[in-house]
Amino acid sequence: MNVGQSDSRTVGLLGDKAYLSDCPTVRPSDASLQPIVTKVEQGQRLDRDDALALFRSSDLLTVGSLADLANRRANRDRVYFAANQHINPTNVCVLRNTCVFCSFARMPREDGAYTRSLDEVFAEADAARDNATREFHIVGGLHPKLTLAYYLDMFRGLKARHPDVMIKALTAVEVAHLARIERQSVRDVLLAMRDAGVTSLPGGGAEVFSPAARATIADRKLTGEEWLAVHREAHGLGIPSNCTMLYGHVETLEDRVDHLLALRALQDETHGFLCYIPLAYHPDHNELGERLGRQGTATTGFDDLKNIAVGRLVLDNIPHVKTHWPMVTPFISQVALSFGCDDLEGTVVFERVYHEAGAATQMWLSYDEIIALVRGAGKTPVERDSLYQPVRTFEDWVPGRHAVRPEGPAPLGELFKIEHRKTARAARRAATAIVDSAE
Ligand code: V47
Repeated sequence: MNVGQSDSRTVGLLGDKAYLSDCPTVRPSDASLQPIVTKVEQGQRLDRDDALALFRSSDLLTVGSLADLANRRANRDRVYFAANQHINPTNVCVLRNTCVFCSFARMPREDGAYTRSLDEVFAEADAARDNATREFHIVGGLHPKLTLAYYLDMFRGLKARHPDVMIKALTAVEVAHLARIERQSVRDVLLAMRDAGVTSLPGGGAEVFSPAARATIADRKLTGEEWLAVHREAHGLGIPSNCTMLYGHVETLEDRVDHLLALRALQDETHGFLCYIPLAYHPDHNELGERLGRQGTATTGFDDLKNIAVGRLVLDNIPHVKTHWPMVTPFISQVALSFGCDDLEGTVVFERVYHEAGAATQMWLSYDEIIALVRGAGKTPVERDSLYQPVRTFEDWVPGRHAVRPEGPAPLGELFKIEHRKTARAARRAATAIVDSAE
């Protein structure tokens, strides 16, 4: 059976009739949005033209109000977050030179390249021992030599050391890469991961499915169809997953809409997506940013909120929409909670991918900070696990009475350092050699 088919978590956003009849009427400043307002208020599905009209409109408040309505129908005023720790076992990646938007990847002998031994991964995770961590979020580069056994031993070892922590691990791109170098099927790799303790897949690697945009920003990466196929396979095995879209680079509004519609179509089929996360492109220390002549934040607050809201409205069958505060700042994330978002990501202890690309946000948030942020938006914080099962609520929480960072002191030392790339661009010939050696 596919995940979600008998699962109350995936209640459709159109389902709460009582709430539908209560909702106030939204009055758009942009009159062309009126037919969409009527559709959303009546709980009807939006089509491609509707989604394009939402992206094209500058009436952000109407789009946001509609998304807020859709979100409240599904999630009321709850805002979820996880006590999570990011672990990135390697930044060596065969796509170092062709995923030109990424600042995290390195060539094997490039400055800053690293590959953790299992003991180092366990030591990093031990920063979580005796603390509140509920999820390890594990992603990294496509290393040409690291085997499936390395990852399976890692998952088993983490599970043995931290039995209560769920493992959300390996993007579809990493899964397909392991299948290729091990000459196994994607299904067998996923089965082995599940047996070793992986609970869910993160949503990375989707970027934007448009072949034209992909050819520019992520040539040689899994195609959109292949990315969807890995998630379809995972859902069929009872492994739920998240999904993402990277926006703010070379994609068109049509590319965004078609990406969302492809995610919605797969969700209609499998019900396996838990959450959608729009990811704001960061241009520092990568070749694309250099080529586009951009530095600092590439997206605007307007676009960040628009992407959240349109995602919420189009993806009427995905239960949760997450704002990733390390990318868009806690300030925008707090506002996003009134634009269709019901998930704030989490404590996110030690995030590397966006900080390598210029994100200037904190390396984690404390419970106090998260709870203040959610309550400040008039919402109710709920700590969750990877599967959106509530872990606890905070009615009796008094700010200031808890450690600044509940996981304990900030992690220090060699394992917790960010060293930016010396050059955004790698030597093209050397990159080809890596790819060839991996094939
Ligand atoms: O696939 C890489 C993105 C993703 C840059 O599933 C960049 O809960 C912006 O998917 N600017 C990986 N984005 C991270 C990811 C994720 C994050 C948080 C939560 C979850 C989840 C998943 O990061 C990549 C890519 O789309 N990325 N480089 C950059 N320069």
